[in-house]
Amino acid sequence: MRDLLGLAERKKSRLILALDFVSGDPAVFADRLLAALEPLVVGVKVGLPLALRMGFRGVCELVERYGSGYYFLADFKLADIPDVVREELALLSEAGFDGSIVHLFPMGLEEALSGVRGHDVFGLVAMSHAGSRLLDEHFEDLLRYASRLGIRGVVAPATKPGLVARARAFLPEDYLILSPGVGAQGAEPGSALRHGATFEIVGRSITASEDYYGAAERVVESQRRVIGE
Ligand code: FNU
Repeated sequence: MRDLLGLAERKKSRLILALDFVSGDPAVFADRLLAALEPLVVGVKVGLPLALRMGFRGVCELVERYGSGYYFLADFKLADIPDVVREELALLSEAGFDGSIVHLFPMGLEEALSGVRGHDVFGLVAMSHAGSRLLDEHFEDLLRYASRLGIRGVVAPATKPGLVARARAFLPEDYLILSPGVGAQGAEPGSALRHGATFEIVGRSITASEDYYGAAERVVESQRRVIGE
């Protein structure tokens, strides 16, 4: 399993790239981005839209080809009965992913999550879009649950910086906070880090840009101003 914080230190970056939307052939598109962005991007978050376009075998090939330079995170937002979640995590780990994002609202996941070896679990405690009322109303509950689970960290929205700050204040120190919502959804690069996030997840503002290297560079430069590097 790749060392997420080690890679972040080495690259002086807190950028996780979200791959969902592609233009043209998905394998060619992903290949072009990952070949170019390795100096700037720490992790690659594979979303279901990409997996559906490429096919799961294509995703596995990508993980294999670029595994030495990136931490690979599966964002399939798992939400099922514990036995099924356990199997999903085992298969994603076997496919080469270093970590997965899971929904915590099904609860009862203690055994399913503790049984996974060598694969990080990140629990969702709130979502970045405006309408996520039901989940956000249970933010404190989900945080408490996440902190009891002994997982690697949580996903908390950069678009709601108050929640990121509350997550940081509440969670054990070694929990990582991954924050989506930077760029296309409106949060400024570096803003979630300032509120206590460990990484910022950025998708379309980089992947849809003609100058994706420049776009990623601007994100990382903003982040470096916050983390002092
Ligand atoms: P971009 N994502 C999100 N909000 O946006 N996993 C959440 O609350 C959440 C996520 C993911 O907007 C989303 O699936 F829990 O193009 C997408 O892959 O920068 C990415 O973060 C944001 O992409």
